[in-house]
Amino acid sequence: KEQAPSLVDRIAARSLIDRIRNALKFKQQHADHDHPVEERFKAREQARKMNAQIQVVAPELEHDHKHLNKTGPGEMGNAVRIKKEDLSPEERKKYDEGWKNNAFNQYISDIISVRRSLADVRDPECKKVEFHPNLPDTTVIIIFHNEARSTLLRTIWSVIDRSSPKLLKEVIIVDDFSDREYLHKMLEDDIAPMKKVKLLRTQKREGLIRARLKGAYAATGQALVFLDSHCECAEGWLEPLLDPIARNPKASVVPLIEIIDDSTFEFRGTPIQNIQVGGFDWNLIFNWHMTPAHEMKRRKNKTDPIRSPTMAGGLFAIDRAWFEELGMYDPGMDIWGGENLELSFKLWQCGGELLCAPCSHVGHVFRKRSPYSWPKNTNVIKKNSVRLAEVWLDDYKNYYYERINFALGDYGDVSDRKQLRERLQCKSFKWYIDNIFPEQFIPGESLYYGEVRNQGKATICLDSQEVEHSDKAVIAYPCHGQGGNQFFLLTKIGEIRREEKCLDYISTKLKEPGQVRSMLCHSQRGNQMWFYEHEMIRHATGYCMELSATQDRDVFMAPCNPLNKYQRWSWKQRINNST
Ligand code: LR7
Ligand code: MN
Repeated sequence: KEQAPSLVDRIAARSLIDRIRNALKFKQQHADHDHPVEERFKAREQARKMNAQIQVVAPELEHDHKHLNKTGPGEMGNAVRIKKEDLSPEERKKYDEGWKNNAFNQYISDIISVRRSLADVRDPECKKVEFHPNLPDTTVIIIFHNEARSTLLRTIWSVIDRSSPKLLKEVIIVDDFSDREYLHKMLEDDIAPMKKVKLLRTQKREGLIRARLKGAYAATGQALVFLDSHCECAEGWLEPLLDPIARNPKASVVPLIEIIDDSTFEFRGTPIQNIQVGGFDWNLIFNWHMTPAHEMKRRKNKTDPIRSPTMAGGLFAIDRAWFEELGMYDPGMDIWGGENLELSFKLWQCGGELLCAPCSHVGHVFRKRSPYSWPKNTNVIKKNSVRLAEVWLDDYKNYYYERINFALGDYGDVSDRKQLRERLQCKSFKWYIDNIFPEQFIPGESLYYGEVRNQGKATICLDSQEVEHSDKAVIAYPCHGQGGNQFFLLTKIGEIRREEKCLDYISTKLKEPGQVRSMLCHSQRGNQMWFYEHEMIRHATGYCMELSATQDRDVFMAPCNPLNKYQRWSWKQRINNST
């Protein structure tokens, strides 16, 4: 294949190898039914070797690759489904372990080519956009801790195969002290034939923040692009991320993050008009929300970048010098969390901007839980969030602190980070809220806040349990004084609010009053309108919230009765209603 004289021949060779590989993979998958153990192992080994060979010669063909019309499993971003019941007991075990170790379906990921094709999901308008003639060259930084081999390689290949070589200076992958065997020798073999790919390793488990810092210090590109280790970049993904930076080096740009299904690895495109921007709640957790109307109006074309108050964190481009000037990340943050909001806030507060590029599509495997180990006996997310709040939030930090009951814990020293903010003469958080995120809900404007304690049983509080398969929005639970699930706000317009969710009640008008539900707040009053008077929580329909006298966990709506102490609740009033 290497020696094939013409492009056409090389493509043919490539496609042949691909077909063989897919055949082998299927063989590997189905072998269990009709082959003895030895043969199965042989088939698997053969498939592995074949993969390695393909990768050895592949760099030659980097840009032929995408022209191939491939038909293997998962090609074009299609879903791969297998029936677990059809697998042999041995394979079934592998299947289960794949889920257990990764919190996604590794078994399926392993079946799919690490260089699979994706459909071009861009809006047709995107192909007409003219980019700035001097786009910065780029270092792509991919960090990982115990990532599955197939998802990691697919991330790297998607960068190599679908970035213009002119723009891609290098790919730095940083192993954050993985202890999975294959991430050592085998990974080195895997990446050896990849031009431009450099592997770094941390000396101990650093967490994603310091792992990214390590990558950033080694980078030589003008721009940096960070990716998680289970991503797939789609056609034309890079230019729209770099274009705003070429125009304003203080812009940081995120792609439209597509969902790669954690079970089937389907990569589906999002229509450009459904693009969402980033926000956060006062637990300092990132969330998505609709692009506000004023922003839709500001933009001239649907392909124009959208201003976003925050970024999700894993996937973004930034000018390297600007990232350095901004003090990169806070190296005092551990493992996971907080760094995304820290960077978002300081970008805006310190004279930069954060944009979402609607023409850049990058997939990410969203997981329902974290598969890797976390430090015991310390709450790293809280530590990171307190560091971020101390430095960037001014008095608004108290909204977060209320939610953790002012138990800040040991968050280390942040004086360096405060100096950084001084030095850069960054604007206030109030400026950020007023100008960049005016839609944000401000708890200080609410009437009551905190835990809601029953008077019939003084040790019991309202609790928004997060129990799956339960449509009950609130239960009762022993008061724990930690805020969290027992932190409720009564807003000016009568919502009982928990961050973006509001208690919502539909009276069934039968003798059984209906359930209280938790719904996205709609600020239309209606079913989300409550009154707190005479220590009773009354809904617009006239029913009152009552704790069961016999079932400690049960809260229900009932006809109001001021004499019933199970309908009386203590809730703290806000003294100062202005921020
Ligand atoms: O100790 C660690 N060391 C690491 O190197 C822990 C993690 N990591 C690596 C890990 O292998 C992965 O590549 O760090 C990356 C992110 O970890 P994930 O995939 O467990 O995180 P996530 O996708 O659940 O989390 C999102 O929020 C994080 C907050 O700290 C990071 O900013 C992630 O990059 C971010 N991911 C995205 O933004 C993708 C879009 C998801 C959303 C919303
Ligand atoms: Mn991730």
